[in-house]
Amino acid sequence: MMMRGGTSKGAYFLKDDLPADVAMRDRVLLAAMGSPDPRQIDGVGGAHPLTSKVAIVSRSSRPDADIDYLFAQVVVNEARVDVSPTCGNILAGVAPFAVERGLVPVEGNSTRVRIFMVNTESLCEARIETEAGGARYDGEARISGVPGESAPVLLTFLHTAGSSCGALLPTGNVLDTIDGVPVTCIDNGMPVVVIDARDLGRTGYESCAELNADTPLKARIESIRLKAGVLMNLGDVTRSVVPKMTLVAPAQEGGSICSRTFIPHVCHEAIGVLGAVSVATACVLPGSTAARCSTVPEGDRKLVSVEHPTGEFSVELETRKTPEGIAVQSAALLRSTRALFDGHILVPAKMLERVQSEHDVEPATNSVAADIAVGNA
Ligand code: NQM
Repeated sequence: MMMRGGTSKGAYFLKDDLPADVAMRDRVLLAAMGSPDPRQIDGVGGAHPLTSKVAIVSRSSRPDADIDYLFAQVVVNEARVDVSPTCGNILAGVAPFAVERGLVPVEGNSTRVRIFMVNTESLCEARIETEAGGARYDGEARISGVPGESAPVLLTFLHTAGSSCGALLPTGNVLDTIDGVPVTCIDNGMPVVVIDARDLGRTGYESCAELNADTPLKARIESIRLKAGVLMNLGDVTRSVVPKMTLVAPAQEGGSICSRTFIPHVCHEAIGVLGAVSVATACVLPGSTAARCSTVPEGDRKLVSVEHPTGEFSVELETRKTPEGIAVQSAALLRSTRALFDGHILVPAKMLERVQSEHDVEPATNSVAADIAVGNA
């Protein structure tokens, strides 16, 4: 299925419909989306990181989850599929997709689906609206960055601290200095380097187009990112899409903080879901780059509104004071989704043959892979 998930769009597959061999699976995904071509003209990707995404879904064998969700970022202009991060926007479509494919039963007007996010080995509870035998997409929920209204998808993330880097503050510090610039390196579901835009000589209110055209700024950010990757236990991140880089500034529209996020080389028109959770978490940590320019409410339950280029993203954090500092127990937020297309994606048979000879793997016995090969042979 092609689905919009939050402010992203991608292809949702049942795991069993894709080749089990990872190299062949990735070749199929690249061919399906049309990478590596900056226009993705030979595939269904939208020629942007936010529309070149894949969800791979299966029933979970874990007692605490109904569904396993593996996210794959199909890099647009490189022949590369990155499964190091998860994606909270594409996640918004996973529960409805699982219902559509009969992986979870409908519970009534509202169905709870417990999702294990394979990439980061963490859990999310999704609550979606359902009706006789299927998911409901029509509704009245609005999210910034998506026109119109749709049925709400309520996502609650549990214990996402350190999901990729091993610790909420993987460098051991709330504040580090890289290339002479103060940074907060944080991972509450997404590894993010948070920088006060003013420390890079920018306001933090620039448009995406201005930031995408700002070559000297992008070079400085990438230099910081490569060093931060090592400090955040991610190793050499030259070819990885994490950590993401977020410039922050005081809020302009009554929110808690203003943000501009690079994912990691293109400016996000909004902000990623777990990216927003990580930035919101940085806001509540005294001494961080984000705390310096944000206002957050008192109390253990905090609603943090992260402004971004096309609106704002509200995250409700459930926090707890511990001897080591503030811990975030859960993060709840609103998304929406829409099923766009349901069918078969055709991949040239020669793509599969090439993988078979290069990697000496067994010929595909998987029915859809075989269909794919036959479909366009
Ligand atoms: O941070 C963009 C998106 C994302 C990821 C990115 C996301 C998340 O908007 O959970 O949703 O950071 O590449 O889809």
